[in-house]
Amino acid sequence: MAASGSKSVLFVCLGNICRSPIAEAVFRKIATDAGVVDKWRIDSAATSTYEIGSPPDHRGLDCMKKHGVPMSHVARQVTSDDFMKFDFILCMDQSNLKDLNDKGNSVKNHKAKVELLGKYDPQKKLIIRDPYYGSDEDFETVFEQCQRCCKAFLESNS
Ligand code: 6LJ
Repeated sequence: MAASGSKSVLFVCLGNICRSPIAEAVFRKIATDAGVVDKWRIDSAATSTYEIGSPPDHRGLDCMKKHGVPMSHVARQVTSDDFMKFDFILCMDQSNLKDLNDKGNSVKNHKAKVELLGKYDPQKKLIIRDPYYGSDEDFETVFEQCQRCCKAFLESNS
């Protein structure tokens, strides 16, 4: 979790060990390089309980190391509080979106705008696929999609 600020974003995927910690780390790096990281609260979480307490997948860690992007996270599940605290909850696929909307519907004082991160992709790849049963190349694709989307998302909120 980064320093708190006036804007906030929570990245979400199924297990919070592959896609969402990559998106979180990429967004933090882009915001740091742009000199605006202190204006943001940045975090990530899972729709499921599968990997609560786990570090990011080693294939994702390797990929991020290769690109010089620091990543350190412990997986946690999305809470009702998240829908009240965060301005944006950005997720990866339609299944995440359904799970989040189901969970968010019962939250009073719901503030978060729940969207697909891929909505921000200038190359229009809407879905960021689960690389859990995939290859190193699939993690690279996740990284590239997160890079394009997070850059565009930050620009749309500056
Ligand atoms: C309940 C039954 C599922 C996945 C993942 C998949 C599977 C994951 C995972 C992403 C991040 C007890 C837990 C599915 C972390 C773990 C293995 C199964 C977990 C699934 C379907 C298609 C593609 C990928 N499920 N863990 N157990 N993604």
